[in-house]
Amino acid sequence: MHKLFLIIPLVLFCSLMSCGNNKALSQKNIEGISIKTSAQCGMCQKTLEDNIIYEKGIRAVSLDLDTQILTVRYDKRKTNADKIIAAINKLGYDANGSPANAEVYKNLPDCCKKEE
Ligand SMILES: [Cu+2]
Repeated sequence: MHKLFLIIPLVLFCSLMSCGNNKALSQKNIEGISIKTSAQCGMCQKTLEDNIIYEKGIRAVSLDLDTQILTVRYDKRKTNADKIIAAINKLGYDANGSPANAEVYKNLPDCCKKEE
């Protein structure tokens, strides 16, 4: 009898734990990264957020204009920091010290250019 009282909560506990583990598994490959960009205004924010979200493996993107930090959540099986930084450079923005594509930067609206 006493054994049964022990086993029932144990079984319940185990099934609860494995449930939690499945969730942990699907989150396991998601990484977060903060990237310093050269974004200047709301237009830059829209360009970055609207484009980076469609890059392969990206789950979430948001830019803080005050700090120019782009926060990205991504699936590390599908992409990596270098690829994300390259994608930002291709849009005409510096990312963590990696310079923007000069051609694209040249064609950005004036409000999006860095103050010299
Ligand atoms: Cu801008």
